Amino acid sequence: MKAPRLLQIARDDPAAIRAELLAGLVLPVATVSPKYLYDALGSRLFSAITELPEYYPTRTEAGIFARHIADMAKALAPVGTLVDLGAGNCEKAARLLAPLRVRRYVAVDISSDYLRQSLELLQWQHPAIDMLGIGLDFSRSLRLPAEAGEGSRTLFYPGSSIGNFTPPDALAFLRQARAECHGGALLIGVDLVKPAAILEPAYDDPLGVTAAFNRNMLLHLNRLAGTDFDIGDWRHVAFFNAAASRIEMHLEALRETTVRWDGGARVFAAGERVHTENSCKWRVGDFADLLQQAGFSRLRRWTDDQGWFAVYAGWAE
Ligand code: AVJ
Repeated sequence: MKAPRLLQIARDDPAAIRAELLAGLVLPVATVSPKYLYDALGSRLFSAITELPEYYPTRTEAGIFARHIADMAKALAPVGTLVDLGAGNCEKAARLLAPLRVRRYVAVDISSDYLRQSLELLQWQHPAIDMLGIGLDFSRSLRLPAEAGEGSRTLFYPGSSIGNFTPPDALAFLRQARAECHGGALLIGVDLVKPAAILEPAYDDPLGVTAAFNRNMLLHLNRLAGTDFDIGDWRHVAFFNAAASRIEMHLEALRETTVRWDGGARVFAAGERVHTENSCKWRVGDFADLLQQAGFSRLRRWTDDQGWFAVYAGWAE
């Protein structure tokens, strides 16, 4: 059996990661990039979140793909190269390979260890498809190596991960994505605005899985930045910021706490927060406008009956 190739692109060195994290912690509003939610335990907790009854995005998006795959295939197949951005367990792309008649599958993820396992299994299930894994953090800049494929590419960015970007950053990201399509297409999943009564429990579930996911970030920070956060001092806070049309996640100090690290410290007052994630919720028309501004044309959109989630295709030609 052939093993998929794996490529590791310029991983930041530990000192640079530590410096970036500490710089965020000393900002007036302490801020940490949501990518640090995903250590080994964090990735498993996120996977558990997708099983929660309150967390609708994953299953709503899966429903849209299941229902409209023939229509999507009519628009997109055959796909020469499918580039999966944030592939993780490759589960979502696996369901597209046959219907979209994918010849080459390129899985990109920040965690190349996780990717190796997922990709080996997928290669075994699809021996005829040429597969490549790329370990790359594309959150700051999306520049794919030449190995990702010469001809036109279909970029796949599901799960509403685009929601982690503020609208201006989302536009910049989509412009880079358009360039990386080499004249091909983008297939992207986007979570839509809905009542706070639906949004908020999805990010603050009664079982406390999302709270564990958020608070686990502090354990990850302790390892990466050498901080001494005590998770017992911090509680999970998530709410819909309607003015900014986004769910915000924060960690809030339950009491005054001093967090120390080699060369520094910060005192957090009781109630003071660390901002850990934004998850933007779009209106269907606004996201279509954004795709157009980024240079995509011939837009297609598929949604669920409740209008909770949308999958768009756009062409870069
Ligand atoms: C993976 C960024 C799409 O915003 O819904 C889930 C992450 N955070 N619960 C999202 C997340 C809290 C998720 N994304």
